[in-house]
Amino acid sequence: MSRSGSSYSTPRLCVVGHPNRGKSSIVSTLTENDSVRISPASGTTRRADRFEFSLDGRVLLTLIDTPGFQRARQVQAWLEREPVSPGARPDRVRAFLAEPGHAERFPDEVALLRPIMEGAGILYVVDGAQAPSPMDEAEMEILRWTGQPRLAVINPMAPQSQTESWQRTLGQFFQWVRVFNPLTATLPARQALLRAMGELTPEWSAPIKGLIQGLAARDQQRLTNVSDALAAYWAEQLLERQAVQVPGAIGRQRAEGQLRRALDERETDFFRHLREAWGHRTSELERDSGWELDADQLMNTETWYLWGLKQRDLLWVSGSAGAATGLAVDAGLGGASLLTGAISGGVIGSVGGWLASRELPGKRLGWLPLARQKQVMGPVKHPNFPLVVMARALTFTRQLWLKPHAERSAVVLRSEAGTWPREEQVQLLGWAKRLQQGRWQAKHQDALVRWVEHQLRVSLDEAFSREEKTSWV
Ligand SMILES: Nc1nc2c(ncn2[C@@H]2O[C@H](COP(=O)(O)OP(=O)(O)OP(=O)(O)O)[C@@H](O)[C@H]2O)c(=O)[nH]1
Ligand SMILES: [Mg+2]
Repeated sequence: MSRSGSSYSTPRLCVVGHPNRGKSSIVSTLTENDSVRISPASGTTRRADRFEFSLDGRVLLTLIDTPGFQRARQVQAWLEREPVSPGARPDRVRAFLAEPGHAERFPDEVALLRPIMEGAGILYVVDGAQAPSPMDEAEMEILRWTGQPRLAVINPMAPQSQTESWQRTLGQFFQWVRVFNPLTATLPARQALLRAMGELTPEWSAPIKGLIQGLAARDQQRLTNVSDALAAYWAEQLLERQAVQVPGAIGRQRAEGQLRRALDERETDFFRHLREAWGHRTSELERDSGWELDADQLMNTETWYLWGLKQRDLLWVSGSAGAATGLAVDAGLGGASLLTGAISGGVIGSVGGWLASRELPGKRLGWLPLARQKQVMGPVKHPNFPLVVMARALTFTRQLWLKPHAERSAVVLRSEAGTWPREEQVQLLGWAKRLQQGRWQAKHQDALVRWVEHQLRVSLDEAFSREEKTSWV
């Protein structure tokens, strides 16, 4: 076995470059690990750190995050101090590492060159927004001296692009040059970069091919699993009920509060479950709106447009789905204020009547006498609710799925879904009605899961092809 990187069947690359060029970001995204330290401050990574990427318990790629070069020109000067034939250059780099005092004088260079000379390949990162400088040239020359397999990545850190001039420069020092943005890269971009890695040395070709296929298979499995979980989550939200023993308005208020909390918690739990399953330990879910269950909000036409559902659509959809008609109050409700009525759904069962009259439902309904002590809230029957629950869940699932691990900001739930055609909305409302009426069967569950899977597949494919057209070709 040679001492070179090609002796390792699991590809192992050292990620190197100038400080603050997104080296750790690339490590984080490629290894799907959001514990890799990233910050706007230069010099964040102080020592070489290994990060492994595994699938099904097998390590398929090892990346070594390193500090940036600090004194590249001095190192280059040392290397070139005496005449060295091209074949002897790697030994000269080893001599640099062995030289007493260099670990103290050049700590960053020693930290990044040591794993390379122990056999790792090189992934050199440059900022595509800044033109190449003589300092970069010294770094590239040192890396060429190591004789290890080398790939360069242009990270487009700002819109102004120096990509072409980088391509020309890097092409002289590296076997492959690729553009890769660790803050936006989704699966196809990662696979494209991995393909280039697989061509650096023949020994890596088969393992990298396996890794690329493994990622595709993992994504397919992920789609199956998450569709199942999402459908179950939706059904649970639609069946959520909360009861309290306290009579009167206080009881109603309490039950209503419990219902809201239960809905919020289940949404948060579902998000957290995905987050943990997909290795995003730090990203939170930021919601910019609640469940739109308040009577006030229901009367505010703006909320009808939340998720793109127009008032007309809502009316039509709810009519077609055969939403409850009449103004009957849910049997479980002892008494109904305007608010509890809105939540229980009975009051707005006839969306037609309500929207058409543009009146507060409570005005016509009046204040019902208290019939029972026990107050039950839910399930929520407002016709918007099944659509909103589904749209929100699909939205954050998609956002989290597409989120590279170097991108640490919160997932912000914005009003962006609801582009479903009417037939699809009717379909969802039809399922909601079956569920709430206890007419739910396995075949409905299967159909719902397939529907969710289709929605996710289409939106992910859209995002993938958008990226293919922009950031990495
Ligand atoms: N806009 C933009 N910012 C980026 C990109 N890549 C990385 N960054 C940001 O640049 C900063 C530095 O990123 P790091 O990944 O910590 O860079 P590094 O090269 O590891 O830095 P050191 O460890 O200090 O050498 C962070 O704030 C990143 O979020 C990019 O493609 N675009
Ligand atoms: Mg770093």
